[in-house]
Amino acid sequence: VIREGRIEFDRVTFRFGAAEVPVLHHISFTAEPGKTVAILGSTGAGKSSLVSLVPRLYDATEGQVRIDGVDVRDIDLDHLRSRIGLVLQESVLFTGTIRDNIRYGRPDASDEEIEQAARAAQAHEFIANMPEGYDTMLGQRGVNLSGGQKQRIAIARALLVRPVILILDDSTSAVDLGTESRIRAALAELMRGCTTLLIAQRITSVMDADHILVLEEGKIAAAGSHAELMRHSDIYRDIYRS
Ligand code: DGT
Repeated sequence: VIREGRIEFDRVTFRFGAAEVPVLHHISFTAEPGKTVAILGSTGAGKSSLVSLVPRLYDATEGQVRIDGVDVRDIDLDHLRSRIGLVLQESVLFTGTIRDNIRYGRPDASDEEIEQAARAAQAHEFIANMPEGYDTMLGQRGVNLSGGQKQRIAIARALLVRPVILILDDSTSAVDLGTESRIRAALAELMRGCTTLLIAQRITSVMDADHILVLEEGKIAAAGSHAELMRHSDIYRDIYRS
């Protein structure tokens, strides 16, 4: 059973199917309980592939991914996935009410709990301003939300589940500054107490992380805190200056 949420990658190599070139090569790192490990890298570096091994969207080809000392392959899949919150760039909302979308992972949640999660996710205000509030339909025949609004619904959903492990993609692409700061506040609330793997393309998103992995072509090119990397890593300093 997942209790603390310590994540260990132990010499993990990963290939898609029979592909010759691995997408990840000998990746080793530990994310301590409650800490944030940021994964910084350009498009195609392997960030999404790396985090996908934790909820077992894919399995490592070689090496081991462990949570609290147990190989993820030996953890009941429903249990594993119920303890991991995923807030990815393409947040998956379905046709249904806003309420149903928020309580997706916890169908038994009360209206009070749903509103509380929405408030913490900085989503309550825009929801309350809709004609039908939490009963507003999303999807094909319903309203269209902006990218930032969808993201906050996804955060509210994750808050309701209170996962032990969080996997976040914090690319807040096309949102205005006010929305961006609201999303940041919501993410900070969500990350409290969780072991977090944070996918990032920009250095400003990773500076506060406890540990940063710089991924290049599937390999860890540099690792450490922001201060350590600024002192010792040419690669990191180059990214910082660019
Ligand atoms: P992003 O999302 O554009 O920032 O890029 P990353 O860093 O998340 O990279 P990732 O893990 O999506 O892709 C790493 C490599 O793996 C890249 O060369 C594309 C390849 N790849 C990704 N998904 C698949 C897949 O489903 N099948 C195959 N064969 N290759 C894939």
